[in-house]
Amino acid sequence: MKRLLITGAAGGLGTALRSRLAPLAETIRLSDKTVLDDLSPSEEFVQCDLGDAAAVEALVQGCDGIVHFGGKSIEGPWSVINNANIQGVINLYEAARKQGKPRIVYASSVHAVGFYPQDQVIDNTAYPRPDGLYGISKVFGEAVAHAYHDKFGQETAIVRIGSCFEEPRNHRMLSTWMSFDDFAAMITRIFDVPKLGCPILYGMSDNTAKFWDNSNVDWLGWKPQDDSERYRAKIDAAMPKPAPDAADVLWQGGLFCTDDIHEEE
Ligand code: NAI
Ligand code: 15L
Repeated sequence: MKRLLITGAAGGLGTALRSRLAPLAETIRLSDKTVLDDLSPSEEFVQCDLGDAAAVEALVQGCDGIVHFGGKSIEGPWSVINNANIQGVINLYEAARKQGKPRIVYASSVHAVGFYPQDQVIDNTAYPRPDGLYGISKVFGEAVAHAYHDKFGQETAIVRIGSCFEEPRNHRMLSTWMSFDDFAAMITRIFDVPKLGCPILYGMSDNTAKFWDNSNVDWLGWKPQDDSERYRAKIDAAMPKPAPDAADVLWQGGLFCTDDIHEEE
């Protein structure tokens, strides 16, 4: 690609993945509402609030691919989620539709399916069961991706990301963890395949413990290499195992399933 856009570039995933994704394009356009100034020679930065339609249209101009990480990434007040994850997603897809439909990686979340029990294995045909306003906003984004694919031919990989951090942080994340390297390899395959369509993928490493089945997307040719199991002893030593009836054991979305709806600030 000539230019790949990464939104939410100042966040955790943007920070971890921007150098890993550098080989995908001559120029990486980083964007966030927060300013980034530590740019490499092949990076450029455009400050943009996703809720601003005109700014998002300008942001997408000249981009051949988009990795959409930007937005509210946990539960929060509706006005914040609405601006970033609802209006922001519509703005992004409208901008893409008007400008050549660059392929999109959409960062959905485990919280789109948070109310499935952990003892049920689900595949990518599972109907959404969001666990709060944040999860609902991720389901909205999935719906936008499907509609723009069916109606306009816009291609998107919808990635229901589990827990993508340096290491899993608790017992639940032994099932939901995805390493940065595995995610970068997935995104590389998403941009490499000649025809993508609009598949849903679960964003997890090759974990021994798991409650997701990605076999419907084997055709993508993505083979995650990491396994959270190597962190099990460290997590066992760092914290007590949660009780069998704890939300973090019962539900795929864990503690988000017990979060109160956040009041407006
Ligand atoms: P993060 O919260 O660290 O980064 C999100 C970035 O989006 C921030 O830099 C923030 O400034 C920016 N942002 C928020 N509202 C914005 C707005 N209105 N306009 C422009 N930029 C805005 O989140 P993280 O962990 O990097 O996640 C990236 C994406 O992946 C998010 O969409 C999140 O929902 C999704 N995700 C991440 C998971 C993980 O384990 N890291 C798990 C599941 C989903
Ligand atoms: C998410 O959707 C969040 O963005 C991330 O920060 C984690 O909380 C993750 O889900 C998870 O539930 O592990």
